[in-house]
Amino acid sequence: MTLRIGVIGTGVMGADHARTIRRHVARAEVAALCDPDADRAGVVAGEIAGARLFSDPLALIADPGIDAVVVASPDETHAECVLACIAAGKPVLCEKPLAAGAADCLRVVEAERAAGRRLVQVGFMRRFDPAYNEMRQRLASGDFGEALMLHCAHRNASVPAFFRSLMSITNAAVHEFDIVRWLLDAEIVEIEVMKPRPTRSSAAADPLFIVMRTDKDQLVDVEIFMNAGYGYDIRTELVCEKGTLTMAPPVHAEQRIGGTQRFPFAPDWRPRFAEAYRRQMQAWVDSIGTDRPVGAGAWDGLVATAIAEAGVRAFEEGGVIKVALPRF
Ligand code: ISE
Repeated sequence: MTLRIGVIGTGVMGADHARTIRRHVARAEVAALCDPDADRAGVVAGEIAGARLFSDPLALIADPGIDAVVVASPDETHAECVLACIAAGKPVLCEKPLAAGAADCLRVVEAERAAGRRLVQVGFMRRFDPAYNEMRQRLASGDFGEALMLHCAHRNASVPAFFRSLMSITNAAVHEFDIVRWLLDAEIVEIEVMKPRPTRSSAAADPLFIVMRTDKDQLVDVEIFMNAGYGYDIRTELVCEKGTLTMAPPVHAEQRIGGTQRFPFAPDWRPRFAEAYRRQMQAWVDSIGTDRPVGAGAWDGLVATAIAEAGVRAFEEGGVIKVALPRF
């Protein structure tokens, strides 16, 4: 049976998810698209035969012709859409962050618990990225000993106008918060955010330097640089007792020309994580109707946003802030 997916939001990620489903995902189709901007939705719909257009996300979610939903609308609309999916009993893959704040994430966690089954997956697609998976498997092999420190860098060439200053923590660094927990199988317990000299390419506080401690006493540093200029670059180095694991640049053809050796960087994250997005979507589709959920769940979404909130406090107040999580 083909899963009929409705995609909410046809901006950069919504359009990308719709194309991924159409081109690469088996047993699923894009049955509907939703965007208040009809022109924008129309462009994507033009590539997907048979996709119906909606302007109201709640109408798409309620439609009997939709089996499952992808939420890729602006961050502050996520919680309402995901709660409506849970109420309708429809599986939902929600782009990160799960909600704009931890309180809204908690509403989602509680609603899903009340529904009694897993319905929510959060789009932390790095969990499906081959490079991160290899690092995690090698760590699990025990050959490297225990993980002690993790160095991460998250650089964007530039960010769009709607990207407000602290979205570097709430929208971009949340990827790091999630992948650190997943890679180290540990919880982040405290966070400090330092502000180096800012770049003149942005009015925002950019870059930021984040230091975190896990409940296994490991230290993690993350450079977040939203206007690095040269391209999209994600770097990760895991320092263990007996060796290190460094993520290699994902290149298929290294260039040697004009007396130099080089490889290109993509302008944004989509080429870098294309394979992760494909695997995430197929795994989500395949998991629906089974009792084997995959990827990050609502609780993971809550934890990442709670760490981001602690990070925003650390940015504003200075010093080390403890991460507070609700107890059940
Ligand atoms: C962007 O919003 C994303 O979602 C990307 O995954 C992230 O790497 C990037 O830094 C963000 O700007």
